[in-house]
Order: sequence, then structure tokens, then C-alpha cells
Amino acid sequence: MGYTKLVNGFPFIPYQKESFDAGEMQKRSEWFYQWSNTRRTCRDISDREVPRKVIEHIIKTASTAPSGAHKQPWTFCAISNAALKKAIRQAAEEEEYKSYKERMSAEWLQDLAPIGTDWQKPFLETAPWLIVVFRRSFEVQTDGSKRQNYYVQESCGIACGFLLAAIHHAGLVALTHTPSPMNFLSRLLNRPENEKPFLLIPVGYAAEDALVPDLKRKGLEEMAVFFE
Ligand code: IYR
Repeated sequence: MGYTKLVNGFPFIPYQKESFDAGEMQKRSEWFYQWSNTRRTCRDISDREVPRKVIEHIIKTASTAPSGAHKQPWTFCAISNAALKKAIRQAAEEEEYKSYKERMSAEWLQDLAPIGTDWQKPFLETAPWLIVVFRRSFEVQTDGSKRQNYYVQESCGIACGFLLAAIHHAGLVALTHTPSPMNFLSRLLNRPENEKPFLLIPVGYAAEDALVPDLKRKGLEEMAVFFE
């Protein structure tokens, strides 16, 4: 018991959440925007230690994201092991070198110029933690049969958004790194066949002398359309 109603034979419980009057809501939503707007992708990450408990909370926050049919189709690998970080850096740089030198189009390289990236990824070794997110396209049942997951990309994308917000809230910085191709992560982290690498996110304190590009965000009128 302890539930209120059965829907299709499954328990439903009351949803109770604080709500706010219009004025309070306006203040809170503005504050949250202002705070979110201070988040920046940061490539200069310090080697200062971050306690494992903080990373656990951040991952648990990501896992509160909605997902298709509540399948929670993600695995978060949190890596602080120096040898493993080094191996990941080496493999990522090998791929990135080929990408920057041969695989990426001139247009792409031109679009990346203001961000200042190149094939070298020292943050993969200096950051105290790397979080590698894997998407799980299916589950393997105990009898060996496969069970489908749904909207896996969307679900993992939303979870990564929550993850980045939690990192920002902890006063840390992150970087959404997408070495391509990134199958080397499956090999190095020994992941099963139902998991595919989704994002590689170094996490840590911003370095003392960290610089970020002077980017501007789109204004509301450039990215929202209201139909009232
Ligand atoms: N994966 C490469 C290239 C890269 C691509 C995009 I799109 C970026 O916004 C940033 C980098 C890298 O991580 O350097």
C-alpha cells in the first residue's frame, strides 16, 4: 500500500510540490536565468582535487532527468584514475589529430576558430574527474533477450544538461568534449555492447588563470517565438 491509485495496475502517488505566487515566480525565474548565464564551458581546468561525493551528487542529479518510458538509458563512468585518464587523453588526441588535420571541413575549422580549440586535450589529464556518459540503446535481460530503450539520444541529452547544471551549481566547470570517433572509450572502459559513448565531460575547478572566449548569447527575440 502507500499509494493512492492504480493505473494499468501500476501505483500512482500524489505529487506535492511547492508553488509560488506570480511575483515570487518572476524573481526566482530571473535569478535562475542570471545564474545559468554565468555558466561557461571552460577548457582551462585545475588539477585541484574534487571529492568523489561531489561527483556522486552531480551524477545523481543527472539521473533525475526525464527519459523515454522512464528507462533511464544512461551509464555514467567517473574516472579519477591517472593511468586511465592518460590513456583516454592519448586515444582522444590520436583521433582529434586526424580530425583537425584531415577530417574536419574548412568551414567547420573556421567555425571553431573563435573557440580556440585544437587537437591537443591536456584537460583530459589535468581535470580531477572525467565523466564519460554512455547511452544504452537496449537492455539485456537476465535470460539474454534484448529489451528496447526509447528516445535514447534525447534522454541522454537532457541528463547531460542536468549534469552540467549540477556541475555549475557546485562551483565547478566542465567541458562537453566529443572526440570523434569515440569508440575507444568503450574499449578503455570495458563497456558492454548495449552501451555507446555519448559525451566525455572533464570536471574540475577552473584554473586560476582560466580564459574563455568572449562569446555572446542569442537574445530572446532571436531564439524564441511567442504565440499568445
Ligand atoms: N571534437 C573536437 C571538435 C569540436 C567540435 C565542436 I562542434 C566544438 O564545439 C568544439 C570542438 C574537439 O573536441 O576539439
